Amino acid sequence: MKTLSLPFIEVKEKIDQAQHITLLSHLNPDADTLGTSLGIYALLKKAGKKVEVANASKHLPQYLDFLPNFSKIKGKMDYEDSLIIACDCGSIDRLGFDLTGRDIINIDHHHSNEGYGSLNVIVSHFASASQVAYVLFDRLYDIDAATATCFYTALLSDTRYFTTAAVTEDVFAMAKDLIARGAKPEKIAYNFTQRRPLASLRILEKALASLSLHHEAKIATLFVTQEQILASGASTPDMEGIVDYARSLVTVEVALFAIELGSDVRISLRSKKVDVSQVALAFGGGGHKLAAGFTLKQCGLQESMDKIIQKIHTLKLLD
Ligand SMILES: [Mn+2]
Repeated sequence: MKTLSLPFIEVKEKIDQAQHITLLSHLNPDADTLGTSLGIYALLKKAGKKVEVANASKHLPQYLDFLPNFSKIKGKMDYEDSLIIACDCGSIDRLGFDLTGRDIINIDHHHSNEGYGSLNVIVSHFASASQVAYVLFDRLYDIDAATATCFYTALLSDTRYFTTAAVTEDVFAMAKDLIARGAKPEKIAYNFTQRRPLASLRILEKALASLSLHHEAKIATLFVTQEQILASGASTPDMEGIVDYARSLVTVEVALFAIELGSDVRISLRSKKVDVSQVALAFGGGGHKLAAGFTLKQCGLQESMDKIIQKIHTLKLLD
């Protein structure tokens, strides 16, 4: 792996000086944010540090319960003056806790990251936040099987099984090294892909039935209503990945999935080439070039989708 100038010494100093450390991940967590935070949790714990791991979301994705220490994730922070290590989180709001005046190490790979940390370790061309954490912590601590399992799962998920543009020789070198340290690819893949709850297929069925195409079939939209979510028993994590079905169509350049949540609408955008993070930024969200998201407050489903399609036009993304 090419040498990167990351602030190794500064990170080590901060951790050495901290009495307590809190690992945080973003709201509506995915495998990268939880895998990265749990991976760092395991290695710091092993190094004898006093650490906790927390997430402010109501629901954690249960399909990730095979990650070592998953059951240790708390809904609140108990340490009051701990050093915060934020993982895979582009903006401080998405951590969901009041962090006023806190010392924060911000570990991420989002292009749109606001740099809210006192120390920011952001490598936007990396495939996952776990890749940033891997390069950073491999120099400083011992990566054992628990950490390797977490970092590998995060990598598998954010690269969509090693298929994204960020997949490089370095990504496979990292995967190889994590396997050497005890990550079990087959077991992780099984746990990650073969244990879906029924609700996730019930809600997928509704979403697919809503498919509509726009702009010479270059834009595909899917949506689910609050009523359908309640009837299916689905929670947010069960809807992860639905937007990819819309993107997979041959003509589609941009896919949009809208989830009605009370009076708000949560939007996921995916693209094959064009930069949809521009659309997300225009609506106060963020993300990556090909995968971004945001929430529209007090906005109906149809109105939200119309607004976004309009924005894609005005930004001339498909011309
Ligand atoms: Mn990520």
